[in-house]
Amino acid sequence: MIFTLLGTKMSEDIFCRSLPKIELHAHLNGSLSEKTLRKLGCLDESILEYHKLLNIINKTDRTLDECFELFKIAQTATSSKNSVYLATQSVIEEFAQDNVIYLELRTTPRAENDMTKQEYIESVLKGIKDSKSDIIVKLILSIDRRHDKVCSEDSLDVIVKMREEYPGIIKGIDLSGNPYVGGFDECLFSKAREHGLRTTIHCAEIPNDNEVQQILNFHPERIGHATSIHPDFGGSKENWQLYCKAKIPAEFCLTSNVVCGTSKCYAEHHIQQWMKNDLPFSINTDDKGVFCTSLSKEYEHVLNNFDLSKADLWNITYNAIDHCFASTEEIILLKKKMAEWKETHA
Ligand code: 6MZ
Repeated sequence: MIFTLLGTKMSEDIFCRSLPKIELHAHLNGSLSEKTLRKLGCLDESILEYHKLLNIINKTDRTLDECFELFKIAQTATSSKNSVYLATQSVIEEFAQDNVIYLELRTTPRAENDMTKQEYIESVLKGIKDSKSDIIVKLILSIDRRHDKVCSEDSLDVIVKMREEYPGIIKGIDLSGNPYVGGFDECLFSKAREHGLRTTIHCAEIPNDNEVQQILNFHPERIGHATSIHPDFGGSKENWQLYCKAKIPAEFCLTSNVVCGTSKCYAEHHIQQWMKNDLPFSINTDDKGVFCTSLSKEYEHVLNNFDLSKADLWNITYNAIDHCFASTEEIILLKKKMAEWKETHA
């Protein structure tokens, strides 16, 4: 089939699938597809439980809390070193099949059964290193908002130690978890930064002006979701002004927001404010397993709901390369790949 970047011959879905893509916001356990869960040998019962819970996201009155119940189920599939290893490999393979050329995978180190947090991270790293797919993969380690100071500091110590051993793969630290619980610990993230870790923080997934202000003043390299910063979406004018000055690249995850009910629908997603004001952003999946999506589908939603051309979509991906935590050489390589694709498909 002949592809044309600006022509009308190519359908949206084929274009979005064919486009080389950059994924910057994907949680490992939320990304487990049903196929992977089965491969991991989840008991039939827990598969059933997973499906029962999947129904939650089809309810019109579902809550963000209910969505968080799904992660616990997905995490039961990765409670041993081998299952963490296999899960990592499967997720990478599925992203590569979707023509993702650069993936920043994030996950929360867990000590479970006879597995320590360090062993959890080592298993993910082994999954990344053994991957045969043609894709660059980096790792971001998450701190769960739910965890207390002692647990978070313990995680950071392990992360810092592991990063010293694997600086080429472990690139950053993230704050995630149920936004109704816990908060942002600036000291912890400053310490991570002092140790050379890049930072990306889930920010404003629900209205929370004080925390948003704290996070923006900390100036992480990226923020996740950024839902309630603009005043039309529940944020304060002051924080929006602060954001527009800081211009911190936002990681958008449209389906996740629509399913969790933090965005009304695709067409009313806050991404429109970023496009209107020429602010930096990328398009991502968040949890492709839990939300039954793929990066190609996310691109299609953006293409179908906003006044964009296929060339605009290419530009969005290309610009996202500048937000990633890769090395300068890798960034040059990614830009070259994108340029080559444009040349052969334009
Ligand atoms: C905040 C989220 C999230 O770390 O076990 N996570 N945190 N907002 C979201 N939007 C819906 N989606 C996922 O992957 C699952 C964990 O990622 C975080 C939650 O802490 C969840 O438990 P890992 O690989």
